[in-house]
Amino acid sequence: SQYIIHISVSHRFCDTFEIGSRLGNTHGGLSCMSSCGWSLNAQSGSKSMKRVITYGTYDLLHYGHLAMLKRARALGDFLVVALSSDEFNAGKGKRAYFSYEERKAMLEAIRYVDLVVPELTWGQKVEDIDRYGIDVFVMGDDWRGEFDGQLKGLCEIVYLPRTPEVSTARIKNDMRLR
Ligand code: C2G
Repeated sequence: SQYIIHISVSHRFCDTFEIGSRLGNTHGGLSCMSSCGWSLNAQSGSKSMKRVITYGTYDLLHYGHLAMLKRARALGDFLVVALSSDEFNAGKGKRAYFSYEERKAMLEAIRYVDLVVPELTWGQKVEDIDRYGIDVFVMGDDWRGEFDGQLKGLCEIVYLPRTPEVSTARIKNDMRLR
């Protein structure tokens, strides 16, 4: 008799990679054949993964940011964070305490985040939806309605409640008072 074992491995950057393996009892050997290919990260555009994107400065990373990222990631299988560059922040009248590279490194260490890309302009969102094969756009509800005009019909638009009591500005202010 022959035993057929199917091992299906899914990794956060890939869809599923299945190895159909057949244990032949004649030679005791193990012959493996891959029964399907696999697609790598967001750029491959394979639609079996639900892709989410969110935008922000994420300076002085705090638990309000984490709550946002955790809920955003839970809306799909792959989360892209478009991180405001230092130059873009200047346009927002913000000067982040940590540089873009420092903020990017911190975000990439978070289990909910799969890919960090730069946010350079207000208008790049439409292009990003296409470039990263995005299904869901998510922002905190302090932005409610801001992006519906440009994104309506391109993807699902979700505004999630902010964590009210914490903010980067408040942390800076409280630290000044100590
Ligand atoms: N956030 C939150 N709770 C907080 C603070 C922030 O849920 N206490 C959310 C915000 O609503 C936003 C994300 O965390 O969705 C990032 O917040 P910021 O870094 O303040 O981002 P912002 O400066 O609002 O930039 O193009 C959009 C802009 O880049 C958003």
